[in-house]
Amino acid sequence: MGQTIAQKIIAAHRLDGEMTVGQDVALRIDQTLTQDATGTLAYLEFEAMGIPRVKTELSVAYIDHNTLQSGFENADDHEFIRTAAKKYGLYFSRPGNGICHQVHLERFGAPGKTLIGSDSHTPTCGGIGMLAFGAGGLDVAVAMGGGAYHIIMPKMTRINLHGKLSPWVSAKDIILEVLRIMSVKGGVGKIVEYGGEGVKTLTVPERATITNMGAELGATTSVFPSDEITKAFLAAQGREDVWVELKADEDAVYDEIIDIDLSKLEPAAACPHSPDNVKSVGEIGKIKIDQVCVGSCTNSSFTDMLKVAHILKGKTISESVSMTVTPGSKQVYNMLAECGALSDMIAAGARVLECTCGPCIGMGQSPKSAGVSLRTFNRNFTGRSGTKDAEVYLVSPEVAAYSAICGYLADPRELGDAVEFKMPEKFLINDNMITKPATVEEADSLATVKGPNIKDCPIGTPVPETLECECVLKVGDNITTDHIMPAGAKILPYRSNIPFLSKFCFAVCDEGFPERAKAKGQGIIIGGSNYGQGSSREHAALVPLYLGIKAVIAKSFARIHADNLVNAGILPLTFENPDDYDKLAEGDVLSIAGIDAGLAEGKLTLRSGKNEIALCVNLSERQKEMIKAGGLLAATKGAK
Ligand code: MIC
Ligand code: SF4
Repeated sequence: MGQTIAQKIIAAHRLDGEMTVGQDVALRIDQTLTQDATGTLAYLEFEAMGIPRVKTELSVAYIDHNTLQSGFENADDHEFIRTAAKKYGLYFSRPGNGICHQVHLERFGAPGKTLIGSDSHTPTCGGIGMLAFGAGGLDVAVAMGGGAYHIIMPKMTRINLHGKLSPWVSAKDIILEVLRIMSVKGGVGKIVEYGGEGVKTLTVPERATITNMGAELGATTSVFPSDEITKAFLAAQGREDVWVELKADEDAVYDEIIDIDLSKLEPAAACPHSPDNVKSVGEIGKIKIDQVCVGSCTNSSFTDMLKVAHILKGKTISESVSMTVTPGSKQVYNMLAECGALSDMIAAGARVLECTCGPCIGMGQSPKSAGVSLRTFNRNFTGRSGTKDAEVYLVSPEVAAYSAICGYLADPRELGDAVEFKMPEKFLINDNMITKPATVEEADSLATVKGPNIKDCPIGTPVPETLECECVLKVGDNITTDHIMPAGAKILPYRSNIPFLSKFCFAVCDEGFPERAKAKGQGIIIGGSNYGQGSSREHAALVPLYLGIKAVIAKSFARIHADNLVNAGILPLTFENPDDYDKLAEGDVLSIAGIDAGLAEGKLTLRSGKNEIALCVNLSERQKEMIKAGGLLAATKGAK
């Protein structure tokens, strides 16, 4: 039987386990990446493992998230990561060099290789034919140490792209259509592969916009074939040597096939507050807007920026709109400066920011009260922009730029004839902001530098035989890690200070939660479906651990968060019958007995008053052992 692209890469990297859907498969990881908001913990964890040097082919530490230095904290974290990278054998992408996913695609990604990153948008490199996964920091630390990365063998979804996009319709509109069809949980347990003749009409940066937002589908990852277009991109980056061809076999079998006719797509937007709340711009109508932000790892390539500059050229941004533009990397920024496009954006009144995540993670540029913001980003969860009552719409760069001039949500097809924005034959290559690691000989004498903001990471304790505690919080469906552990300019500097962060846990849902949980000493959280979607931040598990959370019982979990809970030593359990969710309330005293035997059997019973509720343990044998030990760090330490 033929294989899909993903199956080929998995087969070539499989260390253990059967490639049967639902089975645990251990993979060899070729490359890793971290960013600064998750990197500090990952390097503290790597250090705790006591391994002297990374064992991957390539590992890169990026600084791109926490760049608003309004106190010493972020700068201290940067210094820790810089010194850790130097000592432990990693490349270090300095602040100012760009967003990790954009830079990795440009300078390091390679078809056929595996990559894990402590950021949920790591699948961006699927645009170049890599099998790239978002993971918790601890999983990345283990992979850096040469350990395997475990996935549950996913189902295979094939999306066939037919035809060609109409003028002013964008790659963003393709992934918004996929989100409309599949929803934010439609990709759970699946790898999404793109195929069909429409693929040939898309450049690598366009493909990367699509794989990037595969994270919003909840997919394990997304991948495009590696073809002549991939080769041309790599050649333009001076890296043609890493190209290999990669395609699915003719007789590859997929569990699901979706067909999309590109010529029928229209400019679209994901409406507040979910990336799958997609409507066409026409359907939404000419709503008045207050802010437009272009950038993020989804839409900050050179061609995306050229489109924006072309639309803004000779115009002025509407009086009531504030527009920001964030190029994705130093390469993009530099090229925009050289070709004059930057000048067109500045002249139109765009507020050009340094090439980082910036407004995407609430690092500045929060909209006004109840403001309407159009963003080319990938997430529009409540409060993520830093303004609780803002209304964020996710759109393409074309919709963003044209709307910025109009002052309302506008359809860029009104701009008339198509303009061709070609990918350059040669990108500007200057890796002077990527620092090389020390040699093995030099590394010995180096030390990492830790500022006062870096605090110890909590470690889980072995799960008891009987768990008896209160339901300290009950939440609904699609709870994101932005709800569990919010980000934003005020909180992000404390990513390496779990006690401080804990004060903001679930602040969007219930400000009293941290105090209540802490006072109880231990507790259980009840969640709906797709609990923990979004970011890979392991803080969303470590902070609840710090607050005494022992188990989360939900209708279903998002993949990375479930892994992070297990790594932290918190039991993720699901309802056998999702309707039982309705039988539980905050304050109920819950009890789960016979945990050891229940784990082995895969079934546990929850007692709450007169109710007996059947729970499922969806954990691999490896994960069960980890939970018994109190999480991955506890297990690793115990093994030493
Ligand atoms: C995000 O987009 O939410 C982030 C910030 O990049 C996160 C990582 C983090 O929380 O640090 C992600 O996507 O994993
Ligand atoms: Fe950065 Fe936003 Fe991309 Fe996350 S989604 S990596 S915050 S640009």
